Amino acid sequence: MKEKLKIAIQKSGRLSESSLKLLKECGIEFDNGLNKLKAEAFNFPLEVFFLRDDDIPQYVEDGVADIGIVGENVTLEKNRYVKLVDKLGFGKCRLSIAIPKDQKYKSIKDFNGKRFATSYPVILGEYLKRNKIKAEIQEISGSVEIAPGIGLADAICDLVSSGSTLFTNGLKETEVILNSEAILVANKKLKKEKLHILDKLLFRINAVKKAKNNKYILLNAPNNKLKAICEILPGMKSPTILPLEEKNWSSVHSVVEENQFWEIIEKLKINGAQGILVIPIEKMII
Ligand code: PRT
Ligand code: ZN
Repeated sequence: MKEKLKIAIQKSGRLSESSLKLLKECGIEFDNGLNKLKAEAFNFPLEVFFLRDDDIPQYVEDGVADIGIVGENVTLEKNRYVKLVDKLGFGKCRLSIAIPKDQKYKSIKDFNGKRFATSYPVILGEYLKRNKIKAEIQEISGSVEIAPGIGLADAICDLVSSGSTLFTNGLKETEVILNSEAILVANKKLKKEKLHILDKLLFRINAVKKAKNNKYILLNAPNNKLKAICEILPGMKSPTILPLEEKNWSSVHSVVEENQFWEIIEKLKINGAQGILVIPIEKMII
């Protein structure tokens, strides 16, 4: 039987959709019917396991799964012997300390002798130790944000993304302990054949990630402005220039990074570019 790579992804939760989407964008097709625990890809040597996120680091450490997609927060909390292969750019959040909003706050020293409620006792414990704070940690598995209101704790340590859960529960964020996102983790002792499949998968993941961070741009410009315009456009090698039917005009094609995008567009306009079109890129292989 040909070797297959086993990947664990979250069955249902905040990372599920994006994990499935990433595999799909990598051109990997499988049947992920409801209530399935396992699926085999039709066109890539991959087997997909659908699991609770908390179990993924352990399964990967034990080799039940070879790789997994899981939050950095969960990986650190579970403290398992796995390798961080890649950051995936979705599921972004932060693990923060929060206190009732009308309470005064000066510094983390304020937490000496206080009680925390959290689902992240390991990460919080290490953070407090590093900062030489002696406090009590109460581990709870859900609805952490209500703990101060019911007198269970003075402060909480929980995941925050928009901040609206904290706000509606009358809490304010005081310290960010960890910035987290979904990561790809791998078993540390993968066999050569499996590493080879992982390399193929990573090649595709990187092409998808790169494409997301870049846009394809087309514009028209009079030939006497081409030099200035080409200096603004970085491109993968250098911009492509094609003559237009209209005399002394050209069409310029290039690739622009998302984070420099608006700045570049402004400069292009100032330098005489017209009819600028911006197109998403599906895959990008350099
Ligand atoms: O069932 P299973 O155990 O698999 O899932 P789960 O319920 O334990 O986890 P799930 O699906 O809620 O989250 C999976 C992962 O998504 C987390 O481990 C994080 O890596 C990531 N993630 C990103 C988040 C958030 N953003 C997030 N906002 N996980 C949880 N939250 C919660 C947070 O705990 C709080 O209750 O959302 C609330 C805060 O959100 P805001 O927007 O109000 O600030
Ligand atoms: Zn969970």
